[in-house]
Amino acid sequence: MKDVEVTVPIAYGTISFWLGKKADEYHSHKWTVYVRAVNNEDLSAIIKKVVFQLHPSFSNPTRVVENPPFELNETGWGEFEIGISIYFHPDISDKPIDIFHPLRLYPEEEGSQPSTKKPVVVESYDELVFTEPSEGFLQRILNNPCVQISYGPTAQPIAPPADGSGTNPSSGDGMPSLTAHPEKKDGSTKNHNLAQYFLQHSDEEELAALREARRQVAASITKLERDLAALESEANSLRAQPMS
Ligand code: SLL
Repeated sequence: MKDVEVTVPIAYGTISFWLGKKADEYHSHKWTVYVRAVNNEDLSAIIKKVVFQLHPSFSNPTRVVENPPFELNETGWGEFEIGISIYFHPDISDKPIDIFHPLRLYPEEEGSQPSTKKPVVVESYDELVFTEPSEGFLQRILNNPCVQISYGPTAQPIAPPADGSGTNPSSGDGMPSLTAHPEKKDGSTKNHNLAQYFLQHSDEEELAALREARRQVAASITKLERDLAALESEANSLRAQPMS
């Protein structure tokens, strides 16, 4: 779909707790690395799997997570760069996105002690941006709250789903069909046991609001230009008529 852009705001990071009395030489901390939607929605309509690449000192250091929540829990003794590869469904992109995230176990603030209660949290914000999405993908995620869809001035209106809108029970409620199987558990991270430690990305919400405002301004400019062109052609045809 030309002139259409799908943006998925995500956050990824690590949360680590010191094990205190339970710590031993090789397991001083327990930690979680994760990829989540910035507002904790289920990402399974977008992400097929996430591969976490750990330090070679871990057994089986390549860890594949095929269902949400896209996260991994481990214990260890040292800090290192975690490789995170995000794979998408085939109608979205066949190229994974590779990012690196530094696992931190020790608080950076001077004088702060390791704590079993207060974790060390490092989280980054990013946006997955898909330009010219396939029609199938766009239809699938039209009502999905984890995506923002922006239509440029030359974007064509999207056709109703080929299978007849609403005839598919999994699309009738606006849920992406990939997540609508009742036997599958909810893949959102809203009630995650670590949700209280997730960071807020309010600057990013402001950015999203700015993007939306920019889109609306662009749309009204296009409309004004069309109105102006119509008025000009009307004026021209009036001028062409002989005075009576
Ligand atoms: C360091 N460059 O020396 C880093 C490497 C590796 C951490 C850190 C393994 C735990 C396990 C583990 O924590 N490795 O064996 O289960 O600090």
